[in-house]
Parts: sequence; structure tokens; C-alpha cells
Amino acid sequence: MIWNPAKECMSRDEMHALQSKRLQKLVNYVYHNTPFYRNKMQAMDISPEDIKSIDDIVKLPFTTKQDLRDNYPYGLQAAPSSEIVRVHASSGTTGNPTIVGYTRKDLAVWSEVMARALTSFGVTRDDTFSVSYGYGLFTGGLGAHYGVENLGATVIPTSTGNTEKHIRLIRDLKISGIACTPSYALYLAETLEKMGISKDDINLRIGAFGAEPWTENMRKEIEQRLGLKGYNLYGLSEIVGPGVSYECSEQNGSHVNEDHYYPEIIDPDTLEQLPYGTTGELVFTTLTKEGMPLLRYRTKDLCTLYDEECACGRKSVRMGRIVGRSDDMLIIRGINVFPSQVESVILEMNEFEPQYLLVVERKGNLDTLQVQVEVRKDFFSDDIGRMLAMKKRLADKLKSVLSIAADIKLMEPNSIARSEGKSKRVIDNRMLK
Ligand code: DLL
Repeated sequence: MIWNPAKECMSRDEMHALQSKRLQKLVNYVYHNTPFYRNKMQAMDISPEDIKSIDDIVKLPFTTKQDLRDNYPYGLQAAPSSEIVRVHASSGTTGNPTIVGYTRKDLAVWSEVMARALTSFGVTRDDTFSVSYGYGLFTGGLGAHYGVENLGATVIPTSTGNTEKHIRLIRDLKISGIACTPSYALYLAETLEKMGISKDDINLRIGAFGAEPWTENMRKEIEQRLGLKGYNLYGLSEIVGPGVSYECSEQNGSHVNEDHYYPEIIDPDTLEQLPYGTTGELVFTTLTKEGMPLLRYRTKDLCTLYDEECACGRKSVRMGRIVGRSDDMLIIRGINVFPSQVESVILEMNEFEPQYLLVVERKGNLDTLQVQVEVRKDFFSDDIGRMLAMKKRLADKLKSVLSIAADIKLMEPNSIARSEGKSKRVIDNRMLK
């Protein structure tokens, strides 16, 4: 099933024409309603008339998270506050949070793109769907919630917390779909096992997972332990929240809702636009947003865009998995390390739980990487020889993937803090100095 074939299966030429029309309108709108953009465009000597097609997007200025922070709270809002009906905020580890205001139309577009995503995952009106992303300032909960309602399935707004009660609801209400972070899905699986409930006692069949990077191995692990099929859901608060892109049954990249969010890949150093098929930083322009429209927003997410046709029938451009972020990529002794690389190695080995923490330190002038990882109950023992051999196996594998040596710390089952939302996988103590 396809929720909106007219848009999702639009020919590339028609999409180009629609995007061109929408970009012109958008540039006019922000030029006249957001002093921030008018100033930027004037400084670059560009006027709205210079934008004749979507290809002219390269003439426009970029927007960064820092711009949003510097103009906190409402500096980039284009609609009058009387038109804003909801506000979300994105957490940041430092500085001001990012405030995002939505008009009524923005919310309608959001529930449309979420309904497209859920339909693509196979959700129908007959499903009962648990939304287990946090409700509140975070966009995950309410974003997924209104998508499920728009589609006509039954929504159970479980949010986060009280996992045992959640599992009883999953069993008793015959919940068939769940939206949560992949790390919370693993925690659910663990709790299910602890409660002595088998995956055959529940009816989960679809998972809408996102809000943090995850790997194919993690997908297999979640699918196997919860007895469902897991789909990737991507988005970010600044652009809208969940629903920017979504996987289809082919699971070969995520279709971008590019009639609303125009994607580009750029080289993060030169800021040049890169062709499809090249990995770089993902940038979005919100083609239809009213509340806080953004021109060329730099997500810092690293991925690749593909425009080859997909067998599912949708014609939209697809994005590959997020392979890292241009800003949280770890550089250890000059080598780029992505936490997802460590995760893949851990998940390939039966001895370990998919629970790990990377701790980076600087000793003298040397960066060190410690990988803390939980050993599965069945493999944990007092036999030092066995444990040392296990440690060496992991160290060797990591070395061959990362090209640097990591110090491995084997942890007892259940000793690494679990998360209900986004998991924290990296502690970089070098930055504290
Ligand atoms: O995480 C919105 C969301 C909620 C997406 C629920 C999907 C599901 P933010 O808190 O602003 O918004 O964080 C956005 O999270 O730039 C990525 O780095 C990361 N991210 C989101 N989805 C994925 C995904 C929400 N599917 C930031 N895979 C983004 C990898 C993801 N990373």
C-alpha cells in the first residue's frame, strides 16, 4: 500500500517542477518574513528573483544549529505567533535548545508524512500501535501519534517508562506495532525475557525505529527477539520531527518526502553540493513549512542519497543509513571512528549483549579508546582464561575494523545504564580538558 501515490510516485520531472515552484514561493516567503534570511541573502547579493528552479538552491545560504541558537528563541520563525499552534524543542547538550513552532498547516503536513511512513511499513487501520517515543518537547511521541491517528489505526500513547506495564499492554491489547528507539526495542526484548514472556505470546509485527543511528545487525537482533519486522524512520526536530524519510518493503534506503523536504548532500569542508551516490553531509530545505522554514539546514548527519528507481513503486530519492555525524565522529589518534562500527562488531559476536559504551581519554599526548561491553549471562564466568580469550577475540576484531587498538572492559550482564530514549554510547573525556 502507498498512502499518497500522487506524491510518492510522482515522476522525476513532475517532482522537479513541483520542487522548483515550491522553492520560489519559499524564498519569497522567508525573504519577506525572516530578517535573518533577508540579511543573509542581501549580504550574498541574491534576491528571490534569482531563484528560478530547484537547481538554483546552490545559490542560497546554509543554516546551522548555531544560527538557531544565536537567534533563540524565535528569531527564525517566519509566521506570526498568532498562527503558531504548537512548539517543540530539541535538546542540546550545550547552549540554548532549538525552538520549533508549527502552524496548523505544518502539523497537517507532518501527520501526512508520518502516515506515508507508517503505511510504507505495512501499518493499516486494523493495527493497534504503541507510540513509545517520549511525548513532550521531543518530537518523537506526538509526531508518530498523529501519524497513526491520521492513518486510522488505533494509537496507544505509551510514551516511555514503566516497561513491564507496557509489555502487559502489548500482550493484553494485542498491540501489533510499536514506534520507539532501537535501543529501547532491545530493552523491551530484555524485559520481556526477564518477565518470562515469549515473543510468541505477543502479536508485535511492525517496528518503526529511529531517532538514533542503528545497524543492520541491530535490526536482525531486534527482529529475532521481538518477532517483528523493523523499519527505519528518520527525522529531526528542526525540519519537522520523525517522518522526513522512511523505509519501504525493499528496505534498501529510506524514501525522502522530497515534495516537502528537499535533500542535498554536501562536502562538509568545501560546502559544495555532491552528486547522488556520494557520501557527505545531509542538508534539507523545508519546501512547504510556514512556522519555521529553513533554507539548506546542515544536519551534520553523514549519508548517501540514491535516485535509482525502487521496486516498491515510489519514485522519491532514497537516503542510506546515517553512517555517522560530521560533528560527533570520533577522531582517535588521527583515525575516524564511528560508534556504529564498534556496534556492528559487537553484534556479530554471540558472547555479547548489544550494550556498550565507548570511553575516550587522552593520556599524555595519546588518545585511548576503551570499549565497555556487556557479556551475555550464559557466557559470563569465573574462568579467567575463558574471559581473557573472549576479550582478545573482540580486541582483534575491533582492531581489524577500526585500525586502532581498543582496551576492552568486559562488563557483567545488566551493568551498563539502559535508556528509554536515545542511548548514550560515547563518553569523550578529552573535551573536558
Ligand atoms: O530524533 C526525530 C525522530 C523521532 C526521528 C523519532 C525518528 C523517530 P532530534 O531529536 O532532533 O529528532 O534528533 C535528530 O537524530 O539528526 C540524526 O542524527 C538522529 N536520527 C534520527 N533518526 C535517525 C535514524 C528526532 N533513523 C537526529 N537513523 C538526526 C539514524 C537518526 N539517526
